[in-house]
Amino acid sequence: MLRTIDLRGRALTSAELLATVPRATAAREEALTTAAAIVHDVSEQGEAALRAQAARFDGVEGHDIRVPAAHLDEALQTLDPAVRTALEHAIERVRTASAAQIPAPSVTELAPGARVVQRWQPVRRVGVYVPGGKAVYPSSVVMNVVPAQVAGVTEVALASPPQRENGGRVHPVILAAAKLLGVEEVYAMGGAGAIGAFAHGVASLGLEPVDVVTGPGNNFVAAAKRAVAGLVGTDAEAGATEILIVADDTADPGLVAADLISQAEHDEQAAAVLVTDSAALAYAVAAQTAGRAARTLHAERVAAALRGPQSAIVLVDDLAVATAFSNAYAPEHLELHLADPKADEFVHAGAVFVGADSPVSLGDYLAGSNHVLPTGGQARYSAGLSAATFLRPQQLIEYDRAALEAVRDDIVALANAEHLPAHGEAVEARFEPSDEHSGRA
Ligand code: HSO
Ligand code: ZN
Repeated sequence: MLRTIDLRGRALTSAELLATVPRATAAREEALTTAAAIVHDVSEQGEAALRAQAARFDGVEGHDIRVPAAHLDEALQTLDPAVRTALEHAIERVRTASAAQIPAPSVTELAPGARVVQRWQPVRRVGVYVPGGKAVYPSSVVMNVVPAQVAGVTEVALASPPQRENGGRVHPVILAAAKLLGVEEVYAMGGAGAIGAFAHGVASLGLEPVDVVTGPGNNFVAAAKRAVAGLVGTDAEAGATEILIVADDTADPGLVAADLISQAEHDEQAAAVLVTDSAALAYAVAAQTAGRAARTLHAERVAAALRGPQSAIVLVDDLAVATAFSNAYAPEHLELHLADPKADEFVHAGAVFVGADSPVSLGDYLAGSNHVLPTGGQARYSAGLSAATFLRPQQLIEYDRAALEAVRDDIVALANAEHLPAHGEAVEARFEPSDEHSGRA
């Protein structure tokens, strides 16, 4: 079911390499128009628009949009103890890894009495979106909320779609995960409307606008985040999952196949790509994937993802080409199954999983790393969620009089060159005779 693309003996540029494995096309342009209209409706009509959207998209009416505290309590009380323990372990690991991501303030002495300090300030209020479509992701509650809390965000609100099969409530495991993390402000609202509600606020629900919206979601959620950019901060787009595995002849084909299938399980649009210099491994992985894919619970979805043009086994001459391919593709998840994994050379990937015992499934739940990662090649310029997503560097400038005087002439020269003499005059004023000002010697 996984096609093989044989690139051996062909000298291709990175762009040509990349063209051999097309990415799933996200219909972003169309989605943007729809999402912008939905966001606009929420900004104009507030709760009424959210209710109309819930009826239309979720088949739910008359539900509590603001989740009552009692529902959160009930969800945590009825949570399977094994799931609760697993969530607690995940929270602990993500908390530890996120805490290490907070940069120390830097103090730079540029000259005696001339200091520039850079300190990291958390944003105040965050809206986290947790999807509730083909699968429910309590793990994503952890991955969004924990780094925000660790960064020092004081208000975290959470939204997830109301589910018809749950009487219009948010999925109970999502509610339980929120409660476990102390998130009490939860809304049953989904899709682009939820993003609009976070960005604009909804007075009748007591929902105040947030400063940053994060979280994965479908095309419409991603498009809505683009529509509200500028009004609020947003994280990188986390769309259909991608796994790219670079492997040599030392790799275990059964494990490679299992990992490709694990991410294909998410979505028909998920991409599963193996790049290898070993024809024997390619052959073995193709066989193992077919066998395993037929036996897995979501066999149809997996088969659709693996048969899609976005998935393939790519045979290359050597690992240098494999590395070039991976860097050009910039996958969300990269696994290295190599005798000598030179992880430093793989510079563009949302997260890099090194060695056969570090599968993506580990990172999805318990590694301590974050699973909200850039897809669609955005790993070339953006990063996965971390404490840094919720922090802004802010500079403090502290010069004394002598330090200012040392750069006085340069400031005046540049101000005059820009025809902005009042800029220079503001500095000169500090050095004029004291009777022209009050209080300075
Ligand atoms: N692999 C997904 C995250 C996830 N997997 C959540 C299972 N649950 C995107 O990184
Ligand atoms: Zn996953």
